[in-house]
Amino acid sequence: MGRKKPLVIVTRKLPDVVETRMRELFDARLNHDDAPMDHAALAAAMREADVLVPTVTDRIDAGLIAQAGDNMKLIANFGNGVDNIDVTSALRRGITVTNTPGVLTEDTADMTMGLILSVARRIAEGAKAIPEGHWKGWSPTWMLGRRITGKRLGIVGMGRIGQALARRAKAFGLSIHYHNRRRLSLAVEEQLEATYWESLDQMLARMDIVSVNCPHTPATYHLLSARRLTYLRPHAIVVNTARGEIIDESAMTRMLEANEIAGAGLDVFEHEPAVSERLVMLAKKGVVTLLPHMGSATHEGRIDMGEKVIINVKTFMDGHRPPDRVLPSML
Ligand code: 8YV
Repeated sequence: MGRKKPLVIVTRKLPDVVETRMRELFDARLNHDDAPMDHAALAAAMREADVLVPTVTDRIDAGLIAQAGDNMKLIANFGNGVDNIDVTSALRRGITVTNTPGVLTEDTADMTMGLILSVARRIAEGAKAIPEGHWKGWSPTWMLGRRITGKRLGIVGMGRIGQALARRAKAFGLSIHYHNRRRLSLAVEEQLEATYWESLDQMLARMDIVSVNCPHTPATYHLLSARRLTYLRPHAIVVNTARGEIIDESAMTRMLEANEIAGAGLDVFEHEPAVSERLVMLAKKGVVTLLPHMGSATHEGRIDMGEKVIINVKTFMDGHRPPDRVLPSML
């Protein structure tokens, strides 16, 4: 007699191969039409399920965790960032939290590099010229952007994604600078030819391009505050593929409108999925490139994320410590 399969409620539609495997292993309740679950539906899932598999679009706050049923033992996030989950409340309630680190590093770093190129070389703006009928032919002075080779890139958050970005940026001829909670080992610094800045303020004042690659935690909320943003030079470009909340978006928008910084490439927004009209206006003028949170959006990445979720659930249900357990000390 096999044990009863755990009820695993998945809040969004996942790749077919992932869902097929989940159906084989678990009593999986899937979301075929991919409509985000509202608060009431999430609360019902928390009461009923053994395992919840949420995504960045589900806010699993203390209120929802308080409603968890006795069976609820694991929140296996489909995603790396866990700022959508109140991890401390979950652990207090005896609920383990896992995430999917490592498998979206390269894809997110690629997209960050793409945004740097897009803003500096006006790729998104240029890509509209032909379909919108604005191209009258080549001109020596039209559509000029900024060279990136030889410029300084300041990476805020030098974890897996920050380092993957540094490797790419080095190949593009950028000099690598970084600020991080902890300094990297000398060996890694040498390999990346990266310069450490203990003071974020001082680093910001000297960079041509700044990329945000740290997680969103209470400590990094508005890390790029209105005050800090004023250290940026007028030709600086800001890129964010991490979380919108790390930058004071309204202060940055005001600076972009006033030409106090030159441009921004944003894949994430402070009030996602809402994007301010002012940012949209700046995108229409070619000052910013706005992407709809697609940093990790590859077929391969999403399948790898799903496999990580499955391994975490299976390991946990077999009575072992899941490989990607999230602890408050990591936040
Ligand atoms: C994911 C992300 O697509 O994993 C993350 O932290 O930001 C995204 O790239 C999303 O979180 C899925 O839940």
